[in-house]
Amino acid sequence: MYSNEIKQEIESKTADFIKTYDEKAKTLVGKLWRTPIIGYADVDHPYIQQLPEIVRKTHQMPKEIMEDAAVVLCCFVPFTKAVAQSNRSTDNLASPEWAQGYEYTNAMLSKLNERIISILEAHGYQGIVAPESKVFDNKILKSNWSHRHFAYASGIGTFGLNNMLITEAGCSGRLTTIVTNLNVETGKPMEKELCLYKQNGTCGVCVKHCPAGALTFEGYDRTKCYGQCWENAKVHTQFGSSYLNSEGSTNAVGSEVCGKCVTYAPCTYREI
Ligand code: B12
Ligand code: SF4
Ligand code: SF4
Repeated sequence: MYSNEIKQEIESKTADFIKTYDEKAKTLVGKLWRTPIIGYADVDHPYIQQLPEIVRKTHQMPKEIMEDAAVVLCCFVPFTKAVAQSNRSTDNLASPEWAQGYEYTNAMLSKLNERIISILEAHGYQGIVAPESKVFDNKILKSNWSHRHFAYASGIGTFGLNNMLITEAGCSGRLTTIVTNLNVETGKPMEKELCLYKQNGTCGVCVKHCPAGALTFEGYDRTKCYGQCWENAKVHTQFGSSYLNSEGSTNAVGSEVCGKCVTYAPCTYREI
């Protein structure tokens, strides 16, 4: 089978997987996800090679986890409008639906990764999820594997003023990446900015929404943002806590979420 046919198979089976999984998920708001967007980043692309300088020195390279890696498959799973709209709560905390969406999606993405890897293996290829992508150093608040930067290199979105990767489906959703030796045609960074502020200096809604003063026009303060996520984790304890620190233990007792800068804004949701 040609690699482009495998690519098509991955796309259709990923969409089916999410649809079926969603039907089983018991959520507060009904459907959680929309059709995923998949892109492929060339592991030898100069942008990827520069990640240790752009993100952090210890950022891993795809070939460190798979010697013959060819591409990084990047999958963005967009939330439905209902999930994003729910986060318009009256106080400064995230909505329970947003917290639940976060935990359910993290659990679903692990299964989705297994599904994609099994498709690759059925055709004689390999797929590996970078172990570093699942953890982050909770002192410096950075990971050694940035999904967003691979996704940017694959051409599925651009960075907004809110720091999020904005795709053709919006920025409200979650990302996963898989390193593979399946050699397929890759994308390249999008030329058109999808953030209105970056396009023409308008909007700035995400800055207005930030309850912690973490996001300003001058930049982003990850410590302030994390503080706000902790306030939420103290309250949203009913859905578990999926993120681990570099030592492999859970960071908080609840869901470390906020997301006011990615919900009910012009870049939140786009029809695809
Ligand atoms: C650590 C982490 C956090 C920390 C620190 C946040 C941060 N911005 O790094 C905390 C806990 C505070 C946090 C908060 C949130 N997070 Co978080 N977080 C991560 C994690 C684990 C690693 C991110 C990382 O290491 N970044 C490295 C630093 C250096 O990069 P950066 O801050 O993103 O900054 C870069 C970009 O802004 C970029 N950039 C900006 N403008 C431009 C322009 C151009 C042209 C280019 C090339 C680059 C560029 O360059 C900067 C420097 O590298 C990732 C998952 C993963 N493994 O990738 C999720 C992740 C980034 N988080 C995510 C989300 C959704 C959130 C929250 C909304 C929480 C929530 N779910 O309610 C908030 C949003 C905060 C914000 N506005 O950035 C999503 C983002 C999805 C998306 N559409 O982009 C991710 C990818 C998780 C996932 N699996 O989907 N998070
Ligand atoms: S809310 Fe507006 S300024 Fe902020 S990232 Fe989205 S489009 Fe850009
Ligand atoms: S996640 Fe919340 S605290 Fe962090 S930048 Fe966005 S709005 Fe501000």
